[in-house]
Amino acid sequence: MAEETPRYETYTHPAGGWGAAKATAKVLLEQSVVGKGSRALLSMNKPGGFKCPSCAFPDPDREKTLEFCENGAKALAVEATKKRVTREFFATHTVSSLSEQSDYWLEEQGRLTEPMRYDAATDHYVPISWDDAYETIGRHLRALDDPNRAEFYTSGRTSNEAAFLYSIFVRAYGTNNFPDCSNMCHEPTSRGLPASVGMGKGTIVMSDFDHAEAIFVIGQNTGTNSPRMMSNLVHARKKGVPIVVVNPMPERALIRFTEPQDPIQMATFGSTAIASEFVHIRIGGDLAFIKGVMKVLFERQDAGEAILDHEFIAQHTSGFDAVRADVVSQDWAEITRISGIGEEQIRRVADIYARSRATIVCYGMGITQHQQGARMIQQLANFLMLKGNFGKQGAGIAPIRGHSNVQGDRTVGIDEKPTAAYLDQVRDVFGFEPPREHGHHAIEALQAMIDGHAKVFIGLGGNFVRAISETELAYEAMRRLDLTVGIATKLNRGHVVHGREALILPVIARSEIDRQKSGEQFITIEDAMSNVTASKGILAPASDDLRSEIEIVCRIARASLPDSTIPWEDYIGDYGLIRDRIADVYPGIYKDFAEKIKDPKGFHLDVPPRRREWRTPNGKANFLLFQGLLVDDDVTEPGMFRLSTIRSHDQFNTTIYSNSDRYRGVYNDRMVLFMNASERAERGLAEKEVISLETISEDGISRRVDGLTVIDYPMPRGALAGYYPELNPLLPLGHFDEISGTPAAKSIPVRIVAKAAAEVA
Ligand SMILES: Nc1nc2c(c(=O)[nH]1)N[C@H]1C(S)=C(S)[C@@H](COP(=O)(O)OP(=O)(O)OC[C@H]3O[C@@H](n4cnc5c(=O)[nH]c(N)nc54)[C@H](O)[C@@H]3O)O[C@H]1N2
Ligand SMILES: Nc1nc2c(c(=O)[nH]1)N[C@H]1C(S)=C(S)[C@@H](COP(=O)(O)OP(=O)(O)OC[C@H]3O[C@@H](n4cnc5c(=O)[nH]c(N)nc54)[C@H](O)[C@@H]3O)O[C@H]1N2
Ligand SMILES: [Mo]
Repeated sequence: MAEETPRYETYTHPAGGWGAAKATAKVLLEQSVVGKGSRALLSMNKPGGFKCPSCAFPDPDREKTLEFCENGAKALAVEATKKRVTREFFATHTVSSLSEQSDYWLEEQGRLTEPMRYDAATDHYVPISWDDAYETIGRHLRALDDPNRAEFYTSGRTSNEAAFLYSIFVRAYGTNNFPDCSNMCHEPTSRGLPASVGMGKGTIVMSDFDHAEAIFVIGQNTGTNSPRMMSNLVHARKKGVPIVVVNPMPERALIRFTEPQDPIQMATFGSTAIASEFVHIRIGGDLAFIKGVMKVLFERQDAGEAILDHEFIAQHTSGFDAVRADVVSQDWAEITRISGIGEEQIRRVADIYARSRATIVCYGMGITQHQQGARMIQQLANFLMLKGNFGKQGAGIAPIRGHSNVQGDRTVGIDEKPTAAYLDQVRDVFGFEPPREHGHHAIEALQAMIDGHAKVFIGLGGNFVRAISETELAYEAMRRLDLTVGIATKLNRGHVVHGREALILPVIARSEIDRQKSGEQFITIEDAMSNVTASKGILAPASDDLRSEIEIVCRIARASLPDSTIPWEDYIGDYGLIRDRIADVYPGIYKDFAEKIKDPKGFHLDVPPRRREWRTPNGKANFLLFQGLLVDDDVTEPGMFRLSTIRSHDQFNTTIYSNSDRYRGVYNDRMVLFMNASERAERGLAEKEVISLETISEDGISRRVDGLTVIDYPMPRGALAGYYPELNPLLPLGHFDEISGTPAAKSIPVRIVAKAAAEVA
């Protein structure tokens, strides 16, 4: 596509609506899959069909003819694309020249078609047979003096079956090194919530949206990243349920939305106002805000109103008094200064919460990707517990997960810190002694690569090197590895920034037919509400020389562990056998898997907090104390900004669909910086001035990104936003959530370096 000139304007329409319909049609056209794509869209998220490869939001309970959204359609279109990356393509381009191309360009080349090996002599990728590819991996893994020198990455599109076998193979090989996309994502949920309610997952199911009397959406850009949830929000608002949105950016869809699947609204150009309260929070101001709301509740309770659920608190919880004492001691001036929210609005929000008999709190990366992300989530749990919002219809905590199966992958064993009980199960079912020592999460894996300890990197999906912090060091570290393996559908940065030896192994995608010895196979995924469903592709695979992720994992296992007694070949032939083993390893939640999965709607995994059962050490739901109001703790110089690195409307993580971001009014440019206009003027910057950003840090590493155009945008003061992954070079490796190790990508301390200064430097 021709480069078009950048354009910035204010998007004044409701989100969704015809804009979304048009964008859906456009992407099908661009990928030349109008017929095939439309057909496939009809069976997406339908019983007997396949699961949308985009986000982890569940299917609705109600029946609809179409069950996809604009961004699901894009995800499918780029997967079903007619474009192909062939051996001729690789013969034309050296890998050095490919590494100069943008992420957008790399992905745009289309689907990978056959296994390739990097040839250092010519600097080209050249074809390799599948057997030789497996043997190459086996040779490297067998040669390592310590299995902990290999890093086994997983991205959340991988099926339960593939992830499960991968976790068994890697443990049989001898390590727990499982860096994973969730380590950069909802790990604060997985590590923070168990201390609160005994489980690191969401506690609502879809039908709870129909019974909620108030919904909070905190730090999550629903209209872009889980658009199907917009239906739930629209339905709630039409019934008069208040929605509180807490976000430093007035995300368009959360302000006003037209449901593309509502024919009347579409025909009449109607729309629904979504946020009844838009809380324009400062970056990192959520703790101060939520404590402010709680303070009001305590005040009103003390004044004689019946607001708190004392029965729930007394019967089910521990730690209430300390949290209460901390909250009431907070000073209003500090609360409003740090959150950026006036007392009046905090009181209005408190009133919404006070009146609601069932409240849902949804949250996303705006909460998790902070240095105290996990603790912040625990405060959200405190907030919900005050009114007994666990184990009650219409209520609960709802981490809005990212990748379609990121939650499932964790459930079936992608975990660098496995419990002893789980390892015992693996030992008993598979007959080998798994390693007990904890392995690496994503940040630790990169550190091991930087230190030179790690030698081999295998990526089951994803684009680790582009998604992780500290881009420059990550690239260097990747290039020093002995072997890198990308198991993928599309070409990406991780294939052109590679180790001394490198392999690209192309896979059958979710939407495609996967035929094995016992016939056509299906796989399963677990959505963000713990519902497990089957997914069966319907399109012909992009090439005859693709393999399923499951087959690839099994054959790598066979080549690396020649003496393994695990029947890897059998699993390739019949995925039902894998599900039987999952049931054996997880008898508590996956008992009768084979039977249960026959239900076209799937089945819910057990979520004990839903029946007020708390699997915490003290058997209670715990109010957890986190003193203070935060945010200002890390201001190190007066001119500092907090930078939030976010997704545009036209990307899926590191996959860029286009360089535009419709709802934020940005066209044909991703090197932008959203900033408050008056603050820009105060800093002496012109409109649309091109500037550089530098990270403020004390580790002696200089991090800088040039060529960013400043765009006037209603941001709070002291806050900047720009796009991931372009701004990842600014994210220090050591800047992460204290409890979970998740990179604090939503709050990077930066300074602006004006253009003039940049040119001098
Ligand atoms: N189309 C599409 N869908 C996706 C993805 C995609 O890239 N494209 N990615 C998938 C994945 S892996 C994930 S994890 C999810 C991500 O979905 P989201 O959680 O929505 O992630 P982000 O776009 O990174 O932005 C989160 C929001 O947090 C806000 N924010 C930033 N800082 C703060 C803060 O301090 N406080 C508060 N309250 N808010 C803040 C930002 O303004 C932004 O609106 O989406 C999934 N779905
Ligand atoms: N600064 C900053 N950094 C971030 C974030 C942020 O908000 N800000 N967000 C973080 C988050 S939430 C996440 S989840 C990570 C994402 O990190 P990853 O999950 O590693 O990245 P993706 O971009 O989703 O991976 C895309 C690649 O997956 C491959 N792929 C697609 N479909 C399939 C499939 O079906 N099978 C296989 N085997 N491969 C497939 C394609 O080749 C594609 O290039 O990034 C994190 N990094
Ligand atoms: Mo994510």
